[in-house]
Amino acid sequence: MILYGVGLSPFVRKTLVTFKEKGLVFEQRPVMPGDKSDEFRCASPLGKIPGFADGDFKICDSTAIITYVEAKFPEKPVLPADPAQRARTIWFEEFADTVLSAQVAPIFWNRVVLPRMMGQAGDEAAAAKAETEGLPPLLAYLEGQIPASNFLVGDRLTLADIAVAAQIVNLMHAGYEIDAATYPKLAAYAATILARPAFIEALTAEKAMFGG
Ligand SMILES: N[C@@H](CCC(=O)N[C@@H](CS)C(=O)NCC(=O)O)C(=O)O
Repeated sequence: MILYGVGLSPFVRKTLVTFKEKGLVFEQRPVMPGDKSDEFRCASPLGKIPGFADGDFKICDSTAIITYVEAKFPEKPVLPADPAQRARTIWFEEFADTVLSAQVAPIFWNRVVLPRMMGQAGDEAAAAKAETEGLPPLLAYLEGQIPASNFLVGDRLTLADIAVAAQIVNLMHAGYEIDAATYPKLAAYAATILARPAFIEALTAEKAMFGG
């Protein structure tokens, strides 16, 4: 199996960590978004990362890729069997991939990608607006959702945790720390999820990309 994309993308990171948590054997080809190679475009026609190939089967989109591997390799599931738990897992994945990502992206793009990887000035006003206006209500929502288990759904790791933590990593890369005084449960939760070997491995490789 081949996973196309660089781990700095939260969607690639979500997929990569899921593969590692499930113990899958795969190769990562670190293509950038927009890569024009036929090999990548067969998997990802719009050029977005991640793309994926399993022999002749090719697909893109982190959710579609994870749906495929979860069905093909049901051991070490990241989607719970219980209907309500599965629905909540998909809800948190959706929350992370859409509304949370929409606030994380301007912070990461303008404070990491543009200045540190592309040698261009970032739009600090856009980053500051996301940090001070967009992000706080979303973090407050998550703060209220974390149960005593320290997993978002049930009492074990699910795709909900992987998707949310994959976004939090991009905040960390941008130097943003979750304030433990304001968000005590979320800060402790993030530290626990990001201490998992799959995240540590992914982060070590990523930091080398921008000297973080
Ligand atoms: N819903 C997609 C989103 C993928 C996505 O937007 N990836 C970004 C990188 S973080 C990308 O490739 N952007 C390039 C573009 O939009 O052309 C997924 O979950 O995989």
